[in-house]
Amino acid sequence: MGILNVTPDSFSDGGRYLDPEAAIGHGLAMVADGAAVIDVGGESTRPGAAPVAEAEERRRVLPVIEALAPHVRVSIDTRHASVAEAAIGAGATLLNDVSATLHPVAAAHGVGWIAMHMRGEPPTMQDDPRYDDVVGEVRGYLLDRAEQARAAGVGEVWIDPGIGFGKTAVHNLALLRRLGELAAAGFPVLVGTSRKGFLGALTGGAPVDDRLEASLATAVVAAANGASMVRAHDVAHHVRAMRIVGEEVAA
Ligand code: HH2
Repeated sequence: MGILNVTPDSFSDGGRYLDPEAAIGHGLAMVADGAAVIDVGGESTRPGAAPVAEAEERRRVLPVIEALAPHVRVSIDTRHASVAEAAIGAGATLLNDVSATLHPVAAAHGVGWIAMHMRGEPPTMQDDPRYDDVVGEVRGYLLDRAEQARAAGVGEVWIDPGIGFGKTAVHNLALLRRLGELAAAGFPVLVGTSRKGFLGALTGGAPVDDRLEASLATAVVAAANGASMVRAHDVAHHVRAMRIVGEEVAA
């Protein structure tokens, strides 16, 4: 899943693809690099991000989705039902829902749905997040949401532990190491670690544009532990790494 943030303030690619032509060009480049899905977002959810008016979010994402949808599967990364509905009208067939509340929209329109776990809200979620058992709590929450969505008629339901969303580096690593416990529940698992802050912390302060090896290492751990898809900025590198995990390695 290639990341396409049509925003001025995303933590990694903010401002680079706010212009629709630049966004479409980058989306098509990620398709050429092997992306199976392009995840289009018009609101940053990085820690501390300011919310965006829904009309502005729609204005950012709709022309980009319309242009990409004939070429590749498009997901819409939003927390807002009105944006999700407009995006589906423009051609998106997967709803990437970091709020894990929009399954009725997916059910009504017959599209896939990704439930992501988040503790708190982006402005404050990284202020001292605590869990007794992070893997058990995230798993319980996601399975509850996923089963609700399935019962409501959503045919394609994904779960995502929400790396970095109200979690410390220790929480993120526990979720990656024990991802098999999520995957065993029977819903396909999506994981997004690409360039995230905990990778900087774990690599002695590497800046956001110097986290490729750390992103790949965590994507490989996720895939080896049962993830069916990883969400990434550097698509060509991740596609190659995923091919290695997918191959049986013979001595
Ligand atoms: N991470 C981000 C945004 N959306 N969706 C899912 N399902 N899983 C994730 O881990 C995830 C997500 C945050 O990263 P990014 O889009 O690169 O930055 P920003 O939120 O600043 O736009």
